[in-house]
Amino acid sequence: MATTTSDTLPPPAQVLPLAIGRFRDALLHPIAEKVATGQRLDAADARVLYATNDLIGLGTLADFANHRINGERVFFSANQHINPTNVCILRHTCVFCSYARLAKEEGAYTRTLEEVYQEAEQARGAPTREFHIVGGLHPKLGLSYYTDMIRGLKERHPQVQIKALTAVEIAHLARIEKSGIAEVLQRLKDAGLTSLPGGGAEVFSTAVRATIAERKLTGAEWIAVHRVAHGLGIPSNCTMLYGHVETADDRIEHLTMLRDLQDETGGFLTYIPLAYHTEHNELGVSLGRVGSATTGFEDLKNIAIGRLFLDNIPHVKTHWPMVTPFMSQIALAFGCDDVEGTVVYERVYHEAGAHTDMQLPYEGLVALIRDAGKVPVERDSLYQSLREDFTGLVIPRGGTHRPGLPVVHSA
Ligand code: V47
Ligand code: SF4
Repeated sequence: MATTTSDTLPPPAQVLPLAIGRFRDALLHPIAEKVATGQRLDAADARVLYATNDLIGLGTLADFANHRINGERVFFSANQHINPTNVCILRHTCVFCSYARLAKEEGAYTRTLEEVYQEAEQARGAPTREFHIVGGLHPKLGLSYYTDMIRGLKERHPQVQIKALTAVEIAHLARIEKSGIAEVLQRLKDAGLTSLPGGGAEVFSTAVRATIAERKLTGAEWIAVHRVAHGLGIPSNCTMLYGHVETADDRIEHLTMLRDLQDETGGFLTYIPLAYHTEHNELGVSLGRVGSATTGFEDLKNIAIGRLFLDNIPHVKTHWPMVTPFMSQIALAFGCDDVEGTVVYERVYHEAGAHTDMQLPYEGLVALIRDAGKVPVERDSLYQSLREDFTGLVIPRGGTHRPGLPVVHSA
């Protein structure tokens, strides 16, 4: 009898054709044919994917699609999140947000540049290569606060790249500066900005936005900011906030808008589905969902469908602070090739009920990826490989949850 060893097992890229015809949900078969032959999925296919309960079938397809792009490589970054202010003029209208405060409200904070630099000092002597900076729409902080911040951070940490300010923050700065989006972005780029994070997208549907994020810039406006950024040579990320009031059709419309822009510009680096967290926000209360979370099933489905539908975006990132490192590790078998980084300290998700640690040590990330049978690649903000040989690194066994360096922050 022929024996099969791990050396002779076919790689995932060859397994899919063998698997066609064996999915539990037969509706996946025509989609599998498309995926196997590299054809683009349409909205009707995406409806089938959102409706299926054949999670393993869906994951097999997404794993195949990912393998074709990224092989066994899984990217991570040594990053530090910095949230300079939680003061936000949309505090009462983004009803899913637990982080924002009005200027005079208890808990409101705005860091001085010195305080930001002090927080960033944790990068000294650490492997940090990216600052991820997002915050509220402060009514008074102008563009120079951010350009000075970026310049100051670059001076102090020249090896660290800056991924800062969501499209919503960019549009807000343009409004208070009475200038164009392009001018704001160019000034940020001149100061040292590397890329834009993907936040603020939520769900583009007008009806959903009217319910959860009234007064936030529209979906078309969010897309327009990223189009301008890409045109200026500033790549960006994109997100979708799932698990609140949106329907499958809303999600598909959202993904279609992202895919269309990517066809036009090629400027998106990674797509990150963000799991809605229900605590300490008005939406969680009005939906009667406080204390609940998205299910693992939904988390994996959104990763897999993102990978399959967004065939032109090179990476799909799992956000471990929101879905737990355990779920992120499983996501690596469901089409995901990118794991949120070390983080260090952040407030947006933890104030909304994320019960994960604030940080994942560098070694823990390497272990998480390796223990899933994948090949870890430390990357910079632009997905350039920084390190693939981890010889000499003391890696915890099965230990994604070990405590890391002590956290020092100014809050
Ligand atoms: O737009 C706010 C989300 C986003 C909640 O580019 C919430 O690598 C869940 O920009 N439950 C901002 N999510 C964060 C962001 C980001 C996050 C991760 C990776 C990247 C990247 C960017 O945080 C907001 C919103 O969608 N958010 N409140 C909540 N209750
Ligand atoms: Fe402000 Fe962003 Fe929160 Fe909306 S999601 S209230 S824009 S911080």
